[in-house]
Amino acid sequence: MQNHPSRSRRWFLGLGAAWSATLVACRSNTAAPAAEPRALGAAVSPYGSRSKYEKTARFFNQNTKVPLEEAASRTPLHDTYGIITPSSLHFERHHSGVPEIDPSLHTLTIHGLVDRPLVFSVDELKRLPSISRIHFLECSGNSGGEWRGGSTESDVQRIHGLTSCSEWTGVPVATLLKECGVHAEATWVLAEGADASKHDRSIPIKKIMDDALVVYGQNGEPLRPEQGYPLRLLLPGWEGNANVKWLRRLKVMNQAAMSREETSKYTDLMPDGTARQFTFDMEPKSLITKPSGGDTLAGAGPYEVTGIAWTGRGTIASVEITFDGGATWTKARLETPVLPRAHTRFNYSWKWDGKPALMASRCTDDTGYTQPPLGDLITVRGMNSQYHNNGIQAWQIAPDGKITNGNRA
Ligand SMILES: Nc1nc2c(c(=O)[nH]1)N[C@H]1C(S)=C(S)[C@@H](COP(=O)(O)O)O[C@H]1N2
Ligand SMILES: [Mo]
Repeated sequence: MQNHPSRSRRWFLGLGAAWSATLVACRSNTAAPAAEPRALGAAVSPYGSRSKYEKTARFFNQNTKVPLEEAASRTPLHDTYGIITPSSLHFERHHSGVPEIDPSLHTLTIHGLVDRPLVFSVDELKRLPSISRIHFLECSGNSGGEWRGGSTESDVQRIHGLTSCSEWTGVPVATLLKECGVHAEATWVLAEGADASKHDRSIPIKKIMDDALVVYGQNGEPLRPEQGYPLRLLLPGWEGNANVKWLRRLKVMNQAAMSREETSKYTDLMPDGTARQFTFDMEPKSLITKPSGGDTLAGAGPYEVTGIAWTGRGTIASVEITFDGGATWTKARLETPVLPRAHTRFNYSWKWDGKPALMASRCTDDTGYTQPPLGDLITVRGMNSQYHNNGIQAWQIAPDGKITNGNRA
């Protein structure tokens, strides 16, 4: 192959001339020339940051009596792409603030019904065979406000922002327990955090042996302090509260501890006055995240409708969308990867005719369970319940394009 300088230069100039004519025409239509940098840009830096033009943030209510150390912040679901939540935007829920823990001093103790109680340093854990998995984490209090009415103006972040999805890296808890030698009568494991509240939950040993992880990595770097640095228990698909952060202790037991978080909290009071306890699975749920509450459509025409679906019980099999309040449903496109117990991205190309629409999504997982209307959940659980709301979220679109919470439309 011969490079012919004169011919390629002529070709290049020819193209250039054609383009500059077009550009001159374009420029004459615009007020100011493009602001292209003529000077050197910023130097390389040790740790990245986003463009100063990007402002999306976690939302938290600053006007409540709840101290911010025991509050929650919510992921801007309408403003994130794909299935991975940036670590900086992962939702937070702390009962006693984010402790500052020196990883060189932190340890994980395993004791109770074992032959050999062991204490692991963080460095020792990092020398063991590790695995990485993409999983969502959802607080079972997510969407709880909708149970008793919610707000017509609420947006997807405020209503549903207590769910996020990360790649987690760590060691299977089963590996550690095998080292300790678990007694035959063991049925539960108490997991305890190192924060001031000593947050603790009892976990059935079957889950611990199946797929529980002690994680130290999140999206390719160490866990963020807000997510439990330096160690956290990760229970794929199970309610956020049981995923103990700043993990310091696992006690193998033959009964549940009946701690605060599994008795007075995180139980579901049923209409007959009894309470459901240990409702660990996060049920199949989906949300249209864009466009959604608070957005205004610019007018009739084509729109990309996008959202996320997830299930704590397996893998999302399908997502359907309605624009007429559930009279008809059509299948949305699932974007790969579709992973077990992870957010799954779905998209749908829609042409809005400018008329009022009631838009919603519903998902079905590979166990065959289809996400129900909230009314069906209330029929079974009554009005005292609040946790585990995986009901369908509708968005009302008005003729002027304004979108509001459509759950009571
Ligand atoms: N040690 C400890 N673990 C904890 C909590 C806590 O306050 N302390 N909050 C729990 C609750 S209620 C939830 S929903 C998740 C929130 O995890 P995140 O802040 O990483 O999103 O952590 C759980 N684990
Ligand atoms: Mo939670």
